[in-house]
This record gives sequence, C-alpha cells and structure tokens, in this order.
Amino acid sequence: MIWDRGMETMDRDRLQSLQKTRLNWTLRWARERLPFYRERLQNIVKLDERAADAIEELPFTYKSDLRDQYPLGFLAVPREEVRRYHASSGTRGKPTVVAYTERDLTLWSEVVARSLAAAGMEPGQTLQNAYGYGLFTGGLGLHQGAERLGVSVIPASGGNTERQVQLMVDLAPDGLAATPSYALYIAETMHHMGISSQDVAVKTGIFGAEPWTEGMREHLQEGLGIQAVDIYGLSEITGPGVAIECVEGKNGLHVFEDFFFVEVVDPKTGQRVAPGETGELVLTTLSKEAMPMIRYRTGDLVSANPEPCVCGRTSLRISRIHGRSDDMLIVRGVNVFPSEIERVVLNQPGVSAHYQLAFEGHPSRPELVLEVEETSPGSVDQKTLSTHLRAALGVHLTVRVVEPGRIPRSQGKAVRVVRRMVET
Ligand code: DLL
Repeated sequence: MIWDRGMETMDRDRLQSLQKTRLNWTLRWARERLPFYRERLQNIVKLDERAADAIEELPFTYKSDLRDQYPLGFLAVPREEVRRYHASSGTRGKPTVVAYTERDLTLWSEVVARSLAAAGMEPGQTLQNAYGYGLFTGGLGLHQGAERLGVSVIPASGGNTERQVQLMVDLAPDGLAATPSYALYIAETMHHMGISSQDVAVKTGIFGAEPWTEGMREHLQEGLGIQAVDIYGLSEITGPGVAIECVEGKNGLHVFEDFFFVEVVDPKTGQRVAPGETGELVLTTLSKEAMPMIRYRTGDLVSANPEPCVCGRTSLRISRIHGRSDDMLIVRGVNVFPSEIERVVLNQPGVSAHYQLAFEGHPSRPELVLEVEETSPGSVDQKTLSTHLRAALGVHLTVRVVEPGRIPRSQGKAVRVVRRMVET
C-alpha cells in the first residue's frame, strides 16, 4: 500500500522543484537561527535553478560538529518550542542530543507511516514494537508512525524475550519491528519455547538500525514465516523512516526525498559518485525546524539507484547499507566489513546465525578471531568455512567454533566486534 500516493509517486521534475523550494527554506532557516551555519554559509544567499547541483558548493556537516556543539548548539528554535529530545547511543564516543518541534514529530510520524505501509502493514493491523523505547529513536519513532497509519502498537521494547514471544502468541500482532539481530534472538527463543511460526500471526518484519545481509533476511523470513524489509534512519536526520524497502521489490530502500535530500560522495574526496557506485551517504533535511542538517556525512556506505521500482514509487533507492566507514576492520592490511563476514557465515551449513568478532592477543599485534556457533556437536566444517572466508575477504581469519548459546544474544543493536586484548 502507498500511504501518500501524491508524494511517493510524484514525477521527478515536480519533486525536484519541491526540493529546491525546501532546500532554500532550510538554508535560510539555518543561517538565520544557527551561528554555526551563519558562519559557514556566509556567502550563499539562495540556491539557483540548479539547486541540486548548487548544493555541492556547500560545506559538509560532520558528527564531530554535533559533538563540538553538544548539547544543544544546533538547536534552531527556543527551548519552549521543543516537544521531544532523543540521543544517539554514544557507542562511538560522546552522545549527540537531537530535538524535535511538534511539526518535526508530525513529519517524522508521516515518514514512518509511509514506511510501515511500504513494508506491507495496513490500517487496522497490530505491530509488536521490539525496538528499545527511550532515548533511542527506534521505539518511539516506530510507535508514533504506526499510530499515524492506524495500526495498533504493542510497545514491547527490547528485552524480556520470553514475554515478548508470549505476547506474539496471545495478541497475534501482524508485524514485528526489531533490529535483525534481536529478531533472530526472538526466533531462537520461540524455538526453545516450542512455538513455531505457525503459532504466531506475524507476516511482516520491519528490521533495521544495524547492518544485515540477504542471508540474514532469508534466515529470518524462514524462521519466523514472514516477509522482512530493511528500514533505515539516523537520529541526526530524524530517526527511523528516512528510507525503507518496499515489500514488492525488496531491492533497495526508497528515500522519502520530499523530506531528505540525498547525495552519495566519495568518502575521501567528498565528490559525488555516479549512480551504482558505492560512496558515503550525505543527507540534508528539507523541512526540519528544531535541528536542520545541511549535507550531513552519515558515515554509511551505499550506492544510489535512480531506476523506477515495481511498486510505483518514484523515489531514488539506496542499496542496503554496506557498512559504516568506521565499522571497517583492518586485518593484516586488508579492509574487511563485518557484513562481508556475515554473508559467508550464513551460507555455511551447520553454523548458527549468531557470530562475533574478537580482537585478541597483544595490542601491538592484535589478531581478529571469528567466533561461530555450531548448531549441533561437530556440525561445523571449520576448514571449508576458513577457505570460503579467505576467498571472500582476501585474508585469512582465525575461526573458533563454540557451542550453541555461547555468543551473547542481542536485544538491540548487536555488538559484532569486541576487544579482548591482553596488556602486558
Ligand atoms: O538506528 C534509527 C533507526 C531505528 C533505524 C530503528 C531503523 C530502525 P541511530 O541510533 O542514530 O538511529 O543510528 C544510526 O545506525 O547511521 C547506520 O549506521 C545504522 N543503521 C540504521 N539503520 C540501518 C540499516 C537508528 N537499515 C545508524 N542498515 C546509521 C544498516 C543501519 N545500518
């Protein structure tokens, strides 16, 4: 179902003209209200006819700028106009606080409502929301968007997984929203409780907030008996609902371009890359009042696809997030993304979908160890797994097979890489 057909299927010329108007509004708003942007955008008065090209002249905004302005240096409205605050988890350093006006919350609900509809949810259905409620944008973000769509919400939040499964049996939700790693844990818990996918009504999975692979999608679809789509977003831009796959295509995430302006740039040079080429996603908000963001460097690596989609939406699609530039691991000089490792692990028979990467040994010569779980004693063919990893990554990785249940289960964003270095 298309929630806002007018906007979501608008022809590209009209969309671009709308973007131009909104870009100019955002520029004016940011310059008038934020010393940070006033200084940076001094010489830029108005973007011309070719606004989408002219924006390339503007400087980028980095996560470090938000940190430097902590807590509220990017707040463009008086405090009394703020209706909500959220914060990033801060796993990679100082957290960043984000703020929303009432209008920002309404627009956010709108994009989440569109997202849920794209995923296959319909008014009158029920969503179990297993994203964490609190400062994280996942819980409340999905919640308000579901209500906007006319979907009833079970605000289960993350954790308490057996009760989560019981709620799925008792209240028969049609959709489950969670991180893919937590959905995996829910599926496993169902299995342990003797509950099969036939005992629950869930048909739609809305999974995101962390990287995941096609292999993981197949695994989750099979385990839970659902159709699973990928949802993307980030606190600095709004939260979940910046982009989502449609259930018809499941091939790239539609960005809601009437609210977010998309660029994909070479992370080193900052120059735009061609459609289909991988680069860093850069986003500009087009309607945000409380915290407008201009050319925000997300750190997320994607490629853009401007081709029309089977679902009828006309928006640009971005590929699944290949990973973040700062998730990249360097193993003996070779760049490796955890998601590449996941792809190999999930193709390997006898290995569970839970895995973890650990840096071990002395800090001067750390060794990266991949820990995988066997599904039953002796089920993992370690040699074949090592060979496949080497072929895919171009570097040898030590594999350690552990017994089922040994790898910590995720209840939110999975911690894929741990450090167990010995200081001597
Ligand atoms: O994770 C918002 C969200 C909540 C998205 C629920 C989807 C569902 P942050 O905590 O600010 O916001 O983290 C944002 O998470 O820059 C990506 O690196 C990563 N991320 C988010 N969605 C995906 C996804 C939320 N679908 C950061 N695939 C982003 C891969 C994702 N990574």
